[in-house]
Amino acid sequence: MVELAGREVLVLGLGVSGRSVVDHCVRRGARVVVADERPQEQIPEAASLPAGVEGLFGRPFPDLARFDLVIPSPGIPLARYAGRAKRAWGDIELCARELTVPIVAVTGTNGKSTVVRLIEALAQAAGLRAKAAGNIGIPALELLGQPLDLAVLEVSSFQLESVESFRPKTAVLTNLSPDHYDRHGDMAGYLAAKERIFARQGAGDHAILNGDDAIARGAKLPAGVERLAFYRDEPRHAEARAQGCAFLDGDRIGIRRGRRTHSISLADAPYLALQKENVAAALLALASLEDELPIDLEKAATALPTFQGLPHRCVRVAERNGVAWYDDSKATNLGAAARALESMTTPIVWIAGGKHKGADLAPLAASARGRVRVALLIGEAAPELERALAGVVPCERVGLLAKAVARAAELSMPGDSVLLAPACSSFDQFRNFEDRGRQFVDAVERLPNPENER
Ligand code: UMA
Repeated sequence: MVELAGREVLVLGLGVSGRSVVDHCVRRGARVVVADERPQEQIPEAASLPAGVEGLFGRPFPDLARFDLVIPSPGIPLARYAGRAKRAWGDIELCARELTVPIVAVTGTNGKSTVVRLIEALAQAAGLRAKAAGNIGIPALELLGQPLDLAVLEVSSFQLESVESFRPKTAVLTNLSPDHYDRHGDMAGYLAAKERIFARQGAGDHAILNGDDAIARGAKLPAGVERLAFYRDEPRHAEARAQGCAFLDGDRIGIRRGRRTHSISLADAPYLALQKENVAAALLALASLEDELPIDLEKAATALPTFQGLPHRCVRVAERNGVAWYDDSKATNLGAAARALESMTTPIVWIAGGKHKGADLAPLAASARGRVRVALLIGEAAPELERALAGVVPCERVGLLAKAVARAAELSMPGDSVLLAPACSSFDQFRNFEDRGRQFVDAVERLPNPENER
């Protein structure tokens, strides 16, 4: 339990997580000031603040040094409070200090929400009271007070900047590719933030790494942590075989840990055909807890056939005139867009662009080469994408998403796939990636075509 009673607490940012923090600190008896640089009328969470909470809106943050504890929202970079606040803990730190059940924490550039939802579903099917929260959009503090056997937290690199004693029983790093360089500077800075998920682990804890990802598998682990890894193919080298692992084996996932082995079928789970690595990571996370919790992996796997996945992640949203349309609006970075392009087995009409997040776009050309019939470029990043793809695929700058959809309908041929995988964030033209995905689906549904079917 954290002693917040009577403490002066400053909450920075009043979005989804800031609001949950305010409510939590008030419940714990702290004296709470919340500051947000946006004007009050633009902040829905400012309505009906608890009595006694002082709100400072539409102006610079106050002097941080006069508060016992500063609680930054994930969107506030470390440089804005490091060295100025006496103590700074984010909501993940606050939550973990009070949770009394094991925590599985998942980070990585791509796939982390799907892995978190899979772990939650698998654990529930195994009979555990498991709940997911964190970066998936449900503030971590909402887990407190719920009857739980297992907490499953998605933690972003932003959230990991503001943890101190956070020690998940199992920590998963799904993969790493360039992202959020506007915040972390470069891969070294981004990796350093991600490695904080392991930093406080020790003997008896488990780390799960992507064995095929050169950067992720090199993440620094403290002494005594059990190192487990998942692979696309059964690992042949002795070190990997000696460690616990999960690997894809046709339409099955093999799992090996100590003397225990499992082979889980995905034959009845067609939705997960493009998500097998995520399933391997999730199953391995459950397997890592077999000594701490009563987990029957075969029973857990009964969740797989009905697992629906998450919207805007490479979802087939329409089929018209022999062309399949895919919404991967969540592909907001290079790695995710490359993965989507590489997973397609048909020629692609590719819709990309949006707000560029700073990484070098040139590697996308290799994933597009030989796969993309034409790239339709939208948003601020269109000129940079055009430069990156020059000489590799034909590009058209179309500006708006609705125009890209109309143009894709003209240019695609039967047997093609139209893929929205922007490789950029959405904030130049949309509220968020969900908004962009919904507008894409709406535009596809409005295309004039009597045969249009979902
Ligand atoms: N603000 C300032 N000054 C700043 C920055 C922000 O005053 O310099 C204020 C804004 O005016 C706003 C508030 O802070 O009112 C927003 O805070 P926030 O950006 O931290 O957003 P929250 O609504 O609290 O949502 C956060 C996460 N947002 C970010 O990391 C940017 C959500 O992840 C998360 O789901 C939520 O907490 C619950 O844990 C979103 C995200 O985009 C989905 N995450 C990134 C990603 O997945 O790539 C990391």
